[in-house]
Amino acid sequence: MTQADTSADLAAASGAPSCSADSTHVAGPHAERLENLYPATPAEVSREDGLMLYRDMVLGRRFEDKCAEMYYRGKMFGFVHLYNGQEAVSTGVIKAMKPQYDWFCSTYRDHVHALSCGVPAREVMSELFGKETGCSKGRGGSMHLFSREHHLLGGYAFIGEGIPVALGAAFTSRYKRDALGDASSDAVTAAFFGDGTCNIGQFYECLNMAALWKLPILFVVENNKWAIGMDHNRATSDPEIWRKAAAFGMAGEEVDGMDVLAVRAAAQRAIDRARAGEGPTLLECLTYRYRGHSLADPDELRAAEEKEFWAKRDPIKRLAAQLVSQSLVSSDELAAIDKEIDAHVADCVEFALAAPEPKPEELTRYIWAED
Ligand SMILES: Cc1ncc(C[n+]2csc(CCOP(=O)(O)OP(=O)(O)O)c2C)c(N)n1
Ligand SMILES: [Mg+2]
Repeated sequence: MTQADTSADLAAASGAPSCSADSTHVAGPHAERLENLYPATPAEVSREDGLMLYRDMVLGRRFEDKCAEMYYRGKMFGFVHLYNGQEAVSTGVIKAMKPQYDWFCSTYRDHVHALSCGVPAREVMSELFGKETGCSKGRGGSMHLFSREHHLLGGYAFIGEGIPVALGAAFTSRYKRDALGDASSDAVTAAFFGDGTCNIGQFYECLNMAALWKLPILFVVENNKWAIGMDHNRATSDPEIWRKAAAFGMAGEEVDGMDVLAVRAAAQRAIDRARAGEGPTLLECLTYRYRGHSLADPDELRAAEEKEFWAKRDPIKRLAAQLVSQSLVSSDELAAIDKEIDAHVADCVEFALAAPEPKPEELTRYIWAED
């Protein structure tokens, strides 16, 4: 099967019109790279895994659609950065890792990472409403989700701030094994960050140290083509970020970030290398955010054709189409899952709205670690 055949087949399977060379051209070099990445055959998946991945992506999508609704109804405040469109990256990487064992580090676009890590959706929603029941006890808000229990090392408002933190977690894993003699210490860390973040110093410094010490870390670049209003292709010396790995002698890979199975397979290769002591990987996932940079962004800069190109490659519809076409699930089953998740998200909102605010007299609590 040729690449072109596959691309058309997948589009047909998802019910989307196939993408002509013209529309790829209009959508630009980022889209062209994605088109060249289609695998000859879709990756295989079991029914059980397929449903697990589907559930996780739908939870991320519906949860965030609800956030947008709450924000525009004036119920949620502050900066809120949504992840719609990028779900295959969070699900594909995190679900390939070991929950509550491996480590995860996010950015300000962190809600879906937290959900994939297993932080209860009620706690994530509560945090967005600044409630005591939030995963950061209502002190963090949207950009500062944290969960010790689920090994989520935090969301960070400053770009690149999480990368050295993730590096520290990876170093700990290696230090326990090599210096403290704990042969079983093989936890892997995933650091998520965007394309724009790859133009700042911390990125390069951390790649250098990770390669030098062969640390068990995945640098997961969520290349959604935009850094607020800056087009990636105008802002960086070589837009193919994964190639920068070569300068440090580490593994680098690019993957279709709209294909959860492709992301999962690439992540698995990187995780295997990391656990085997073979060091870090720079994994560049080509993806797209459907909404503006934050909910305060009117999103007027990006071309309609570009948005259309990416909407046709929706990761959730794509996985659904594959599961149904391979007779692993029925459309009715998937519809029932969607409904169940909608009810769950509605329950999270009710729970969060009814939850108590942090007490003013406890304003300084949780600044330092508690027992
Ligand atoms: C150190 C620092 N400089 C500048 C900013 C302002 N800023 C917020 S988001 C952003 C763009 C980041 O783009 P990218 O890394 O591609 O992530 P995305 O928002 O696309 O997920 C910038 C420059 C910041 N938060 N931190
Ligand atoms: Mg970006």
